[in-house]
Amino acid sequence: MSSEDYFAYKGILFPTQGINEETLSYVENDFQVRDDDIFNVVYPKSGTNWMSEILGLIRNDGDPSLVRNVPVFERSPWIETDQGLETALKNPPPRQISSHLPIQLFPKSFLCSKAKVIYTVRNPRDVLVSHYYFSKMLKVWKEFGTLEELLQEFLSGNVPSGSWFDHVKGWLQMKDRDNVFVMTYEELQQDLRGSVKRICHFLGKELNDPQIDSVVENASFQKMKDNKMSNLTMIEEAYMDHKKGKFMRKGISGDWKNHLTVAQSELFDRVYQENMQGVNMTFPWD
Ligand code: PPS
Repeated sequence: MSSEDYFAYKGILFPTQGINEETLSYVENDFQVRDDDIFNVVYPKSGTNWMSEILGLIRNDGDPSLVRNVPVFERSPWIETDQGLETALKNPPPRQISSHLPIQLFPKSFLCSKAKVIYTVRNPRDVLVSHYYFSKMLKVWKEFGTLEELLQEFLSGNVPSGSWFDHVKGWLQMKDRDNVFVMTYEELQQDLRGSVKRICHFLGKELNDPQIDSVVENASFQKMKDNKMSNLTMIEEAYMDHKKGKFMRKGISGDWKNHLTVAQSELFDRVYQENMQGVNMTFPWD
């Protein structure tokens, strides 16, 4: 696979398979957001499927039957893909919808709706490492021989969904709206129970203690790794080479320390500082 397999839509790269310009334009300009929609918005490799699982469990009062029986791409369709859009349009309300879109390509109708967005951010160094391994198995992503090669592309934003920095800065501009909630992958790691409670509060959903316990238990890395409906082993070989890795890879914070050299880490820090100047938020990795 080569970089020609990506196409640019309004300056942002997307894989050529499963996503096309018409769908992106429809999603941006014509998709009608409903007030009861719940959007799971995440830069790739930052915890999309984890949040899908958490939201699916919360909606079902902690009962795991939904997440154990319905594939993640049906219960929380990825709206900018052709298939995901079709599913989102036919799912009954209240809908749960996932997206990797930067704010400028997100459905315009969201801006005048009461729909809720949960935006999850992860340490970009761990996003980079997760991307590197995933690109070996996901056939629609460009594969990189070395982490160094991906590092250059990642820092320049030459990757699907564009620059991590622009994506995060764009969505953070929305963070003071009542219907937008920002969460980090690291907070989920450090305190899943507390995070679930905060998400419930944001959604206006009251769960009792045993229900929250069940959300926490069933959204654990091990439970999701064993859940065929969530671990992406159901994705056909045409898209994913399951012999080359596992979607549920490590599920930890700080794996970048095992992969980046001192020079790479210094370069990352420099580009990070340059790009994140003036961002009014402290992240767990800062
Ligand atoms: S994708 O392909 O962009 O939708 O990937 P995404 O779901 O955003 O992120 C995949 C990474 O999230 C990890 N993950 C989890 N970590 C901890 N606990 C749970 N339950 C969990 N579920 C998914 C997954 O392992 C990927 O991270 P890495 O670092 O590659 O392991």
